[in-house]
Amino acid sequence: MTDEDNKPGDGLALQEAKPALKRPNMYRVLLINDDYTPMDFVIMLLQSVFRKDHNTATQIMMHVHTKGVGVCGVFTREVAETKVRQVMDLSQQGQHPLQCEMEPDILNN
Ligand code: TYC
Repeated sequence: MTDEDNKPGDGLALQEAKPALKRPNMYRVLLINDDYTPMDFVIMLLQSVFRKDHNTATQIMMHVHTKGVGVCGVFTREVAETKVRQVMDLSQQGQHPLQCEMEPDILNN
């Protein structure tokens, strides 16, 4: 194989040498407001799933309650997916209509 076969930009030869320094894509986990989920349940969930203290959890819950949507945290894709699933599982177990979503955190991607 000649140098020409592995010149920069062909995506082959330099792949091994490329430093693995790129930051991972990040995702915002969002809570959506509704009229039925109890405030205490949302606070409990923010403490257990997102490791917030009671004051911070209360602030985030009130933000969602008044603005309609709020960010619970920013995570890598797999962690964000796990958080969303945990929220939806707890929400379903408690028979609450609480909704949780994730979206790309463009500034970090
Ligand atoms: N709006 C709800 C209430 O008045 C509280 C609530 C907050 C529900 C945040 C969902 O994501 C939510 N009980």
